[in-house]
Amino acid sequence: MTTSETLFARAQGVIPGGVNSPVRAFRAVGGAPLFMQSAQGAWLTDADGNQYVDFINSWGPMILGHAPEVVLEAVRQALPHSLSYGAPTRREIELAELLIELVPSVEKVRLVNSGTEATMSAVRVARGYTGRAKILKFEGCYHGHGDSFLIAAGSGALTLGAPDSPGVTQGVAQDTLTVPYNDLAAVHAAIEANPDQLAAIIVEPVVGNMGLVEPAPGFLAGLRALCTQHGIVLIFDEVMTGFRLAPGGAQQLYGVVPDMTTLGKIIGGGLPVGAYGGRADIMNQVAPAGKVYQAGTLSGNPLATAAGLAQLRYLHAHPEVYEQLEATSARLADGTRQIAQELGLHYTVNRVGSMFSLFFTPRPVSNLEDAKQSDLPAFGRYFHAMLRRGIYLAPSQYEALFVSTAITDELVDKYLTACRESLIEAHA
Ligand code: HOZ
Repeated sequence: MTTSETLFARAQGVIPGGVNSPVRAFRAVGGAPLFMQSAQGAWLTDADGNQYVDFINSWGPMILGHAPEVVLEAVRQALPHSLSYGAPTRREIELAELLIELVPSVEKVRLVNSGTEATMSAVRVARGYTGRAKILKFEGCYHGHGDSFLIAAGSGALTLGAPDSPGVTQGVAQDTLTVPYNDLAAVHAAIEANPDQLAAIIVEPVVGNMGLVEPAPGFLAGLRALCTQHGIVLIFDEVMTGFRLAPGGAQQLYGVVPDMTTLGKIIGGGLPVGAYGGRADIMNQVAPAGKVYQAGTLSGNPLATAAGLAQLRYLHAHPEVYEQLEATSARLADGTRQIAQELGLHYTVNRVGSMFSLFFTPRPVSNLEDAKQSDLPAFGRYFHAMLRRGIYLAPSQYEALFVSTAITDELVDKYLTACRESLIEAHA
């Protein structure tokens, strides 16, 4: 048995399913998950000492690769001054000011500890602000594990075949409407069927949780127009896309400004952080300025703000990072598409900036129904063939890949060679 296998067996005795987040259990691809012990730059090292080129990057935040010196140094500086106060600090203001400067929709912002907290809180604020109960989300979009979002959810919920989680009460479920992504007519119909009842529409402006799916031309602008017309709060969940697709996130890339934005792990440089922000009149509903309650001892944690500020300041000062990510990701995605075609596999590759997915279906993928046409057993074989060649992909067809600046041209070549061999192996 490998060390990872031994650890997984032990973990299953004390942790549900042996993991602290379901996708990590490899159930969508079979086999036992790898337990990691360290990472540097593009490379992950597992508990057996095997090395892999990382295309997950902690599901987004490690834009500069693992353990970048600029972030580590900021954490080192912060470390001796204690790990938590439960009282305000200067860096929280500095991080808030930077978020406001960079993210177009954010006029005021509240720091929390995860993307899940951010989305749960944003919806509560939207409900408090509008005095309405219902929200609308899109099938296959994932907004963390808050009750309201585990209806037709993507990511691990989809992988495990339980997009509607037990434990979510009927009352909560009936306040969440779902329609297909990229379907403005369905959004319109849902609004008409629930007049003056929708508090918020929440959307991943670029979806990362059913694989990578981009918004159709006019979709985001259409949502903006409908929300404005009907007094609905438009929330962009940019937990994965914020600071990754552009300094101001997908809203900057597509030129559509929502009323509220949720952010996550990226603004902590990998440490546990989230944030929700938006129009000042909406955010002023949040306690203690307003009556919508939300709180947390670890919110604005001094180490997380140190790491986050260091990474965001670096990105702000080095816009060439985005050009580098674009060039590297284009080589990876275009190369993948070309290899598949040369092998007679007319598979779909979706990419936006440094996020991409290879769908094991020839059908264009613009919503969950399309994504579900993928050949999942073939994907599983491909995943393991890549792993054997030292390439660590997301262990599910319904997840995106994330590229870091640590991916060199040589590593792109390594990936493409592995991709060709693995596609052949998966279809042998
Ligand atoms: N829900 C995350 C992917 N969309 C996975 C989180 C994790 O396992 O770390």
